[in-house]
Amino acid sequence: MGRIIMKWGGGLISDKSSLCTVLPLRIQAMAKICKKIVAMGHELVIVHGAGSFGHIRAKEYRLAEGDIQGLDQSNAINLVRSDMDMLHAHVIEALSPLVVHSHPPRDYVTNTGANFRGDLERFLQPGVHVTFGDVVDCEPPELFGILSGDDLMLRLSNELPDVEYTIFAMGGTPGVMTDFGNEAKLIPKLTADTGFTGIHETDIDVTGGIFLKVERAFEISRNVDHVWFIDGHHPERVMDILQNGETIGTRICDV
Ligand code: IP8
Repeated sequence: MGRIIMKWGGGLISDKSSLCTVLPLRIQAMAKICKKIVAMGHELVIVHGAGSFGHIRAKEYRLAEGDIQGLDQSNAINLVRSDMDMLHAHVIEALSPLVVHSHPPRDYVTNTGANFRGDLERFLQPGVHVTFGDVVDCEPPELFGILSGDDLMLRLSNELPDVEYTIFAMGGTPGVMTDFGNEAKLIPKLTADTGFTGIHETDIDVTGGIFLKVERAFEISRNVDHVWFIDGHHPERVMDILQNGETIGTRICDV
């Protein structure tokens, strides 16, 4: 049974527009499907996003830009980290009674972006592993920054052995859409040649939104056979992928 790297989007597990508002039923539904996956014998790594536990304050205090002279950001760093711990605790609790290893990135990552430094060996111990987008330390001049869960998805998918499925579960969108607005259609298979407009909530998101996700997903698809975006409001679609190799969602293909 292969390894599965799964993202629980911040917009799926929290109400993105309302500070630190968790959506426990969404978390429980994702946890339930994860327990089935583990019972099937798969290795599992979960990366969760930040949603309103990270992006709102990070935006206000410009944490993604690193240290800014004249702006006191230290309280905000601590606050975002403790808010992320709260969201993370909900995720860990929902996964009980599985054996879960928690990996806050501030403990093992330096620098942000796809080339962050961090030892990923810790994800190889038996059991389920959970990590998340976080405020991490950076080399000067930044001193700190925001590491997106999508960069963790990239590195974990491409560097851990035997990864067969990388699945991005998002909140309330069936996959990658052609466009935004009412006319938008689901793109069932996305290759580098498919055009899409997408929407990046720059007013909320301090990381790259759907564009970063899709870019990372393409990089992952060079190494991993099944790379998918699905609607996390329908967690059973994860099972469709594992059992039938297809579902309602967007499959990202290298060619
Ligand atoms: O939601 C962002 O992680 P993402 C992390 O996975 C913070 O992009 C703290 C805003």
